[in-house]
Amino acid sequence: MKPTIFSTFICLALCTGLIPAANVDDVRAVKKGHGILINPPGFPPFPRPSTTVPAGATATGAIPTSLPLDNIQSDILIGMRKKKELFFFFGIENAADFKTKLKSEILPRVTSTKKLLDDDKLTIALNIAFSQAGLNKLDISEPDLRDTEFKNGQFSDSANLGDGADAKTWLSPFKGTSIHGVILLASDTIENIDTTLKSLKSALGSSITEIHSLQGAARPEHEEGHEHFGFLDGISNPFVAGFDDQSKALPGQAQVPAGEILLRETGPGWAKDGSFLVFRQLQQLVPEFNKFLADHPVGPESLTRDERSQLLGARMVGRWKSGAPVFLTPNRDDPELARDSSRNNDFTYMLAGDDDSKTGSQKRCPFSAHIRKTRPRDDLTTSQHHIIRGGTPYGPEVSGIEASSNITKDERGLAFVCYQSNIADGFKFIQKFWANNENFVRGNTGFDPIIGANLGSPRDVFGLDPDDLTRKFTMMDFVVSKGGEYFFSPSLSAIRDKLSV
Ligand code: N7H
Repeated sequence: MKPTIFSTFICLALCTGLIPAANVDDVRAVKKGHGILINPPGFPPFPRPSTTVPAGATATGAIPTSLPLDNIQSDILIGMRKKKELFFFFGIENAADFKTKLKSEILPRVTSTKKLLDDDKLTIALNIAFSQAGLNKLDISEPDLRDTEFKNGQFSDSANLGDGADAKTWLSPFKGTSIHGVILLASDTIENIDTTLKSLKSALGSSITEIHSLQGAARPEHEEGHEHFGFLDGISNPFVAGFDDQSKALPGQAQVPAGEILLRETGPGWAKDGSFLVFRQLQQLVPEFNKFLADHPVGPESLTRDERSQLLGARMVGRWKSGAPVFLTPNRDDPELARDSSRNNDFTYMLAGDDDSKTGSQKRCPFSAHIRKTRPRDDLTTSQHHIIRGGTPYGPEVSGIEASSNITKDERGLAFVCYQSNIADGFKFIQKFWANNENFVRGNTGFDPIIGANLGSPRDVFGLDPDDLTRKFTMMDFVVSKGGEYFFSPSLSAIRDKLSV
């Protein structure tokens, strides 16, 4: 690495004893940012850590939060920013033994939101969540969490989600209700995760059995922050009231009361400040997706064939791979706009003087585009059904053989995670009534081309060709559900006072 004036100064100052080592550590910590989390250009700025404010001092830099961040697990409010993340799904074998170990071995390691934000030197973050079957096993079914989807589990919802009642693409561990809980381990290295997992497993001993695990990781180098199809993912998550200073809400960001994401007043008292975690292992058929784009270029002949294929992909998602929204830059990518978090989410799908007829207002961005289906902004008069997405890509990069054959050989995809205070209003609503509904947001919209599911049958999608908005594209599933589960991510005090006693 080339020495800069700054690093040369630090080095000289250190060697000559001009500044004490502790100060240098501080400088490095600030320069390095947070070790566990990514912060690519275009993502919302990292929330500022709360600071301990000495009596009488002004609270500069502190989050004026009304949420108990030291009691809320760290994954819920932060979004899609993990460098490496392991999902460890387990069954509880011996409830009494597990409860003892939950209190003595796991609780001390559970990372709160405050800890994640404050501790620059944190090397591992641990979160834990339970399925209904897990709560039953721990004898915590009363008073219940008043969420029917959670109660019945995701397998019994597979037909509603478009995966088919037989869930034939699902992995066997997700079929049924044998998964009782999931441990999420995030770090900057897989070695840290492996070491922690090893010590957890030995501490938990025979109180649990491993049922399934999935290792996720941010993609390498300049693809960091991009999911496997190549699109920057993690730009648009709601601003949760009380988490950060209201003035930090970004233009175009949905603003939601904390009660849409966290159980505040709606659940039983013990569940306050917890959140429902929806997990889905979503395989992505990347070579097949790329082939579809290559075979169906759209847009002006003045563009190259490749640019016209990229335009189709951008219209399927609603953003270019860089993250720039097609609504703001319909014909070509604009990486500078993409990098600017004060502009890259600032649109409503409405344009003054725009023709809001059946075809007029999807000229810039199709009604079917993934981000328009999953958050219709001003297409609807009320803003609702919000989730915080916290997933991580998994699986290897596409190999040369896969790219040249256009056929997936090794599984890769998105370890999809989202948080909400009610599953039927959050994830399930978006998947079932928006993404899978051909008539949402109006007739002849078709499926969401990214996640829309038609029980495994090909899906019709309209609006993708800017020169013929009625043209029908029929496509296979490029995202295949391998299954998942509904979990509840409790507060730290709920783990201490309810789940482990
Ligand atoms: Fe999506 N993708 O790469 O195409 N998603 N998503 N998602 N998604 C978004 O805004 C993707 C999935 C939402 O506020 C972006 O962060 C992929 C599920 C919502 O404007 C990209 C998969 C559900 C938004 C992707 C997948 C959602 C959103 C744009 C699966 C819910 C915010 C970047 C493999 C049921 C919309 C960004 C807004 C954005 C992709 C899954 C929902 C690039 C590949 C299952 C609410």
